[in-house]
Amino acid sequence: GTETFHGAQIVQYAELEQVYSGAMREISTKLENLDDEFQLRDRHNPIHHMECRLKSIGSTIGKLRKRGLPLSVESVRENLFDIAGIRVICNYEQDVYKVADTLSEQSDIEVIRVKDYIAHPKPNGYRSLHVIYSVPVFLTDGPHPTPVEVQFRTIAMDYWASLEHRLRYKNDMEDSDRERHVATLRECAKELSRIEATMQAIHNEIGAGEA
Ligand code: 0O2
Repeated sequence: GTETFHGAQIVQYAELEQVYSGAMREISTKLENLDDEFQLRDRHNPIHHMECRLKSIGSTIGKLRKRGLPLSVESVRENLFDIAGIRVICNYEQDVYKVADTLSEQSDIEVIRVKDYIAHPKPNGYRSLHVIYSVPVFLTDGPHPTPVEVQFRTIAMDYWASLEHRLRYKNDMEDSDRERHVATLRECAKELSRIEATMQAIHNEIGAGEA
C-alpha cells in the first residue's frame, strides 16, 4: 500500500520521536553509570559497548501494516514498544544478568516485559535477554512514561545474531543453501554457548583485570 503518515501526524510523530530519544538517553545514562560503578568496584567493565537506535518512520509504518494495526501516532504509542532500542553488549553472560538485574531494580523505571532467550534460546539458536522498560521523560507538561526495548547480549551472541540477521534478509538464495546455513548456524550457537561458559570460568578463576 501507499498509506503513510500525513500532515498533523508527521508533526505528532516528530514529537513522539523526541520523547523516545529522551527515554533512550535516560536508560543509556543509567547503564553508563552502572558500568562505571562496576568498573571501580570489581575492576571489570561488564558492558563492552552499547548501540542506540530510533526506529525509522518507514520501519514503524511497515510494522503497523504487517500487524494490521491502525496507521496513527496513537497506535504507535499503544502498540509498539521498540521505537527506542538499546543494544547492550557485555563481555560475559554473567555480566548480562548483573547489569539487567541491577537496572531492573531501579525505583524510577518499570519493567514492562522480559523475554529471556538466553535461558530459553529460540529454535534457530538466537540468544539474548530482551527487556522492555518504561521510563518517565519529564517535559514542560510533566512526566511521559515511555517504553525502551533493551537487548542485552554477549559479544559472542551479538556476533552470531549479526550473521543470522544477514542471512535472514538475503533474498537471492536457493532454499537448499539457506536450510544448510540455518542448520550450521544452529550448531554454531550451541558451540559458542559452550565456549563462552568455558571462557567465563577462566575469567572467574584468574580474577578481575582490565576487561
Ligand atoms: P529487526 O530486523 O532486527 O528490526 P516485538 O518486539 O514485540 O514487536 P517480538 O518478535 O515479539 O516483536 O519481539 P522479540 O522476540 O523480543 O524480538 C525483537 C527483536 O529482537 C527483533 O526485532 C530483532 O532485533 C531481535 N531478534 C529476535 N529474534 C531474532 C533472531 O532470531 N535473530 C536475530 N538476528 N535477531 C532477533 P525485529 O523488529 O523483529 O527485527
